[in-house]
Amino acid sequence: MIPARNTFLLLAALALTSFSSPALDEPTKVPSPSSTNPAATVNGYQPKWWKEAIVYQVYPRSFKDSNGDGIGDLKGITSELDYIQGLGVNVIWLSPHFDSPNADNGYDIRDYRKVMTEFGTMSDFDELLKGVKQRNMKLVIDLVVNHSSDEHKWFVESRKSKDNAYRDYYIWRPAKDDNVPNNWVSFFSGPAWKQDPATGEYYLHLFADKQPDLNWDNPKVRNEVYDLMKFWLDKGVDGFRMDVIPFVSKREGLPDLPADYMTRPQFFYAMGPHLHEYLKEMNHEVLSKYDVMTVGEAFGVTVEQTPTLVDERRNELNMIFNFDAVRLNRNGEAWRDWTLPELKAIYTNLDQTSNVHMWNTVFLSNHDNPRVVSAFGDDSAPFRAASAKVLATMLLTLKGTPFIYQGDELGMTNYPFTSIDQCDDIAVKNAWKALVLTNTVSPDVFMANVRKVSRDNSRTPMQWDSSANGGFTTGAKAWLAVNPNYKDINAKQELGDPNSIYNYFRQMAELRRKTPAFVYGDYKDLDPNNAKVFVYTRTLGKEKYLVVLNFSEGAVAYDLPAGLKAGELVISNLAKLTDQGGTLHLKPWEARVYKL
Ligand code: TEU
Ligand code: CA
Repeated sequence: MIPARNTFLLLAALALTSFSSPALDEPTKVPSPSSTNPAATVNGYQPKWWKEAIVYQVYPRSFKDSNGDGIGDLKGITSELDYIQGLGVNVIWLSPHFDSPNADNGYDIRDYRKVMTEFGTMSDFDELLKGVKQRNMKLVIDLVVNHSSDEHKWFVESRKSKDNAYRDYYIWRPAKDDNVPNNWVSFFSGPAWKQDPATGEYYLHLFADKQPDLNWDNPKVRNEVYDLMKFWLDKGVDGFRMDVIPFVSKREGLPDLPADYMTRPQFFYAMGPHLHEYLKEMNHEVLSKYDVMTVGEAFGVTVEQTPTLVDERRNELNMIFNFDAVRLNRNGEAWRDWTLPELKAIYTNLDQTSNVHMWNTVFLSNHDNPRVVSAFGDDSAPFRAASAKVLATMLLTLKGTPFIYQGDELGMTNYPFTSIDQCDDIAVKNAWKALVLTNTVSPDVFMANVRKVSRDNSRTPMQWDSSANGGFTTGAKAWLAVNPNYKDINAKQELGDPNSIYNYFRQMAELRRKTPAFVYGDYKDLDPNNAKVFVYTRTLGKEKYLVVLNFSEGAVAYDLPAGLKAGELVISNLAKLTDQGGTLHLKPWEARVYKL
């Protein structure tokens, strides 16, 4: 067995870290102030529906199966729209629902205008959209256009010959010294190039080899993208979450990855020379013509670069996902223990690098990351519910649009994976081949890490009730195993329990919706170095709220900073007892929100 330190480094070397600021970006250029009417602003911000929204992410494969084939589908989602609305969220982000051979669960698209057969038909999509609108909610879909599937008709053509009309839709290069054209690595292990037999040339794939990267430098490709965006917008969708959008412009000449980017290639792949030009063009050609929201998955973008993508005066994107918080518990792909002051510092940094012309997002989970309660709370029986509520309180009172991943409102947990055969994700299967099958990492060490961080943790089916398969499917078998804790943790039980995580979440969501201070108010961390308690205020004019979150499994007597006294307790996840005065007697994993 190899020493633990080496294992750690090797897992780290698998790539994907989110530490800040390589010096390769262009300087932040913020244009002069716009002529917008300042009287219409709130605390300096232009009010927008997407700034006030609470977004709920649905991963269709795992949400609800309507026909017993073990795979979630659109009809299943439509049947649970009341459940989603009941939570108090008002925007749904739907992970890819397009025709796909599912090498990467729909993030490899074969036909951008067709619904994935397993998920249903276009009329099922229209029904879903209608149901969303009837409930005054909005639907945002996933735009995955850094790459397509290798089964997309463009690539089927492109690979045929060097002079095919679609050749330049993708990125082809001849071999270099009988080898790959450069040293770029794929996020799913191994080189980012694959040699194709028809012509002997290599094509670029930053993800799986079944996900060839599109060539955005070709204007025909960009126009195809704008057309498909219009196709869905004209149907009435309310915007896009844009998959790895900062990768679409590749560096001039495709230079080798410098050695120090080998473990964090996203910072080299992102923010290429034409990114801003292409986003402005997309905005001009498409987005500016609709009232929609856009959120870019900004993997590899630093906090300092963020304003260049989302400052409203630049007309590019509305918001991005910054990965500093969600990947705080990662070193490469290996778990690392994180601390509360580190998390606070990230939120402070996001706030301080921000301005009134831009807007942030707040999230700690999605379909690529472990369950929020397992990663940032404590999923052991005594603290699971309380810590899930602490996290809900935080996500819904920080500054920025909150994104909640399905099942986190129930406190669903990571899956107790013991064997690679239980896994589905291409990322983990490829890593197993690259690390375990080469005897680089022991199976036990690998599986321990899978239990902490693997993407499959969040992809196990939604737990609806205590019947077989958690009520996700009436079929014998779900596509991915249901977490064995479904008898205790499920929606039916929580809907009926006034003290459940679900019911706490809906109260918190209501509080956020009716309190402009939680949307537009200033954010201030009152005690950045406290390792157990997160204490901050949100202030809008005379309205001031104090949020106190005990992130530890011990009771804490917390002395409020001088001059502050606990006022009216608005909500707490535990007892309704109010401390008066300057010392708060917090129970383990207690959350309180006060109006000052
Ligand atoms: O993810 C982008 C991304 O680079 C990571 O989040 C990545 O999935 C992870 O680090 C791999 O371990 C987006 C999608 O969210 C993800 O599901 C897709 O697999 C990926 O792009 C390719 O489309
Ligand atoms: Ca189904």
